[in-house]
Amino acid sequence: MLFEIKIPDIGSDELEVTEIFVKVDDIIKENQNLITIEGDKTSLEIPSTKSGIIKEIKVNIGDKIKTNSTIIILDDNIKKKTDNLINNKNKKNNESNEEIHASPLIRNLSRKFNIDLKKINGTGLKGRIIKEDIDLYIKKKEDQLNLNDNYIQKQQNLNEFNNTKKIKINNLQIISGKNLLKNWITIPHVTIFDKINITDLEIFRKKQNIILIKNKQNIKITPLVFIIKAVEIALNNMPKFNSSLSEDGKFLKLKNDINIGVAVETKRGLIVPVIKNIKYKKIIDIAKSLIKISKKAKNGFLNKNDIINGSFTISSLGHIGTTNFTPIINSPEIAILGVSKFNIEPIWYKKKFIPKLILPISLSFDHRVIDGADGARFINQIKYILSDIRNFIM
Ligand code: CAO
Repeated sequence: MLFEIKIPDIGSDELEVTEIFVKVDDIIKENQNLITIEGDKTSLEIPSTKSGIIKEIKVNIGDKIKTNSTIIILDDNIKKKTDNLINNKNKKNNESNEEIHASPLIRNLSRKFNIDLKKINGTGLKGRIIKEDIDLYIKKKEDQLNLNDNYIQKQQNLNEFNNTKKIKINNLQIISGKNLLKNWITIPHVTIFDKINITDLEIFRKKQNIILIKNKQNIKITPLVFIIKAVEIALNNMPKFNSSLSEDGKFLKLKNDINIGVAVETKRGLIVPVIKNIKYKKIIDIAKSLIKISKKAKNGFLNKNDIINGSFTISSLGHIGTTNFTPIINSPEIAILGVSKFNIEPIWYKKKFIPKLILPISLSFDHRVIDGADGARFINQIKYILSDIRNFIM
């Protein structure tokens, strides 16, 4: 006899089919999961209310369905035969997808980290895969990676370097190293590069610093201060760059506050203190905040509040050198700006080359959120503001 297996009462919402675990001709047991349906805040697996053979699947991935929608047509006529087949099938094929017992949360996690659930031994009730199993699997993979690294390292030591010296990596570097690795692996980075003519800006900046000295104010405005201001204006105009992607990758959280992190080199390693609520701050106030926070970082006096809630990061190697580099996004942020050293370059103007001060910058962004065109638009805004100081007031 043919039966329709339907969606049970899920309220009045329409939910989307995100996974189908079965196919036509599959022999299924009562309570075996058939599909996953998801809404903004829910994720449900729908089990079969009967055993039998699947004759027809009435839904496709992406379909919106509601209470009482038919999922499959099932033939339960061959119940006995089915039971035998189920037993045989279980013995032979207990790795098949529909046999995996895991909650929607675990299935979401596995999709997010690209983990094949068939490779995991569930330790929950009746072999159910639980979060601890996923954690253990990831840990094992990490250990494997470390082992490979150790192996390569050992080979190098044995083959080439007999005379070596061990240097201990400090805790800050270990923690930031782990974060950098995670961000580099899990975020699809795109980096775009550009150059900005900051000749006029530098003339203006130097004048301002002379005035500050004359006024006996112990503040120096570095180029980075103007860059922070330009980024703030660009973030105001393009709020997607001042956002975070939700864990399930389905929506963006746009932030109202603009809090800019600045990578600071310290004796213990790189640290990113955050200048908070930068919206509408004046250049001189940004300069004061940058001096304060970088001093605190270099002297090891930052507290937890100084390093949390950043919404965008700037990493400047300008005072050291480099023509360009690819900065790694500071998750959960969406983008990061790299600043390299400015230099005099010949720029073609009307009929001749003239020397101009050129600042190279690079922007890495999360390609799941930002496309190349918007990346280029963002960098153009920064360029527009920094290449003509008058644009600051526009
Ligand atoms: N090109 C050329 N010179 C630059 C420059 C640039 N892009 N940016 C700054 N400078 C100059 C400054 O003008 C200053 O020179 P003067 O004293 O003659 O004016 C000098 O370099 C030193 O600047 P600073 O480092 O004191 O100040 P800052 O505001 O530029 O930077 C801070 C502050 C804390 C960000 C910086 O000291 C720092 O620690 N940077 C490290 C960042 C880093 O390591 N990033 C990692 C990248 S990837 O791992």
